[in-house]
Amino acid sequence: MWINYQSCALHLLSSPPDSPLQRGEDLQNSITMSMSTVLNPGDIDKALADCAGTFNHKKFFALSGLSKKTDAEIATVFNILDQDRSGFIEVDELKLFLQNFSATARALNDAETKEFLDAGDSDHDGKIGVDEFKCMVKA
Ligand SMILES: [Ca+2]
Repeated sequence: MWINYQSCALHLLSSPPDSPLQRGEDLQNSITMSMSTVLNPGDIDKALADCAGTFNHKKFFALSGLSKKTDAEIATVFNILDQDRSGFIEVDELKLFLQNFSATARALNDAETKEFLDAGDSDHDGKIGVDEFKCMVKA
């Protein structure tokens, strides 16, 4: 038993660690996968096209199909939006909200960002938690 355990430990030690580049690529792939796993790409396009002029979060959530998703699916989208994994969507992440759906989408302007934040931030701490996000998406 001892010998088996030891050889297993040695095997783990001798495995080369993943390079940071490799892990970065994996993360990027999982982000791309997740957004299109939850939402239909055609619906994402419709939602993005609609907010080319003015962003309205309710319309975006409806057109993208997000408002009809389960809590778990909405949480998956929340985790993508929370790029720094802080557990909250902060103002800088809100501003670049659309770019999570398409890298070429525009940033929200300050007025749109503030309106978006105010719509979701029910406890007024200046950022949006996952429960606040779920409520806002389904509102
Ligand atoms: Ca965050």
